[in-house]
Amino acid sequence: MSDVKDFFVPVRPTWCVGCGDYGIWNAVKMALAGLDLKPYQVMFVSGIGCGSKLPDYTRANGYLSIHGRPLPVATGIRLANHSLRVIAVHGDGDGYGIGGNHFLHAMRRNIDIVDIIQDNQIYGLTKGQYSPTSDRGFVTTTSPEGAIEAAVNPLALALAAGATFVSRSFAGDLKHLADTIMKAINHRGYPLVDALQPCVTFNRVNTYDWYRQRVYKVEDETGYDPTDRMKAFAKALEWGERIPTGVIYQVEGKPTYEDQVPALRAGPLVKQPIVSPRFAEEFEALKDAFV
Ligand SMILES: Cc1ncc(C[n+]2csc(CCOP(=O)(O)OP(=O)(O)O)c2C)c(N)n1
Ligand code: SF4
Repeated sequence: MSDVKDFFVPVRPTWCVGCGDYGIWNAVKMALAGLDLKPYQVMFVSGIGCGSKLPDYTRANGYLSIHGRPLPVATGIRLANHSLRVIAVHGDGDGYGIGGNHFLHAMRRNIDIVDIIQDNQIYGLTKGQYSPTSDRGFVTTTSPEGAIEAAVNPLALALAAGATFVSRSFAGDLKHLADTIMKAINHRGYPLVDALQPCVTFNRVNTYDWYRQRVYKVEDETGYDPTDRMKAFAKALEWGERIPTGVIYQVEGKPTYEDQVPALRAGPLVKQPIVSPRFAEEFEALKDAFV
């Protein structure tokens, strides 16, 4: 059996004391150990942001890409090697802002990677500007009179874009977050985990207490059916006094992107010859001419 300690590296995170990123980091390790995954089987891909430093602090394969671009990098890695459990982990600015385009297309492709968004409703690393999920009226250095834009609703967006697994959890509830991440990893296709996480330094509104007073688990509601897309839409639209967490929507059995790419019929790219036998002669001629 794997153990949380298997994912330990002797590097101390630079996150502020009390940051929700610690909760997400611990929950991710609990989920990996809970599923008996080994560090060599896991590939983290992050962007740029406070939370995106997670691969640096975790023993596994890791790739810190650029701001907003972890999903295309994760997609490429997954297409090259299906035996890796590829986990994208990045902030709400990274995933829903600059990377919003990739977010939409990963969902409609149903690529079999896991996407964990560290959603603190602010840009942490760059010192507290409002983010795509900041609530209207949120005061920051870039919105001194309050944000005038409506916040992105990631769950509703995911449902509309065809995501096959849509979930939310909270960094202050480690067990629930770890369970949700485990379900996401077990899902075949693209799962979104919107992980609510306080930024204790720059977001003094959406604190641990603020979330605790609002979050509830759909799993505790009698008769909630996560396969009902229209009900899931109604849940996704709830935000404010009550915030639903848990698996909001899940449908199994939809083909993944990699199931359908003709070039992958012969298996993942790492298992295929670098040059197709059809082009071997041409390749040799080119090599002779140029190398
Ligand atoms: C292309 C590009 N644009 C902007 C930046 C500056 N930048 C770095 S991190 C960041 C936002 C961080 O916020 P978020 O993604 O929510 O992560 P957090 O720090 O809150 O974890 C920005 C705007 C950058 N590094 N690269
Ligand atoms: S600035 Fe905010 S998000 Fe970044 S480490 Fe500190 S508390 Fe966490």
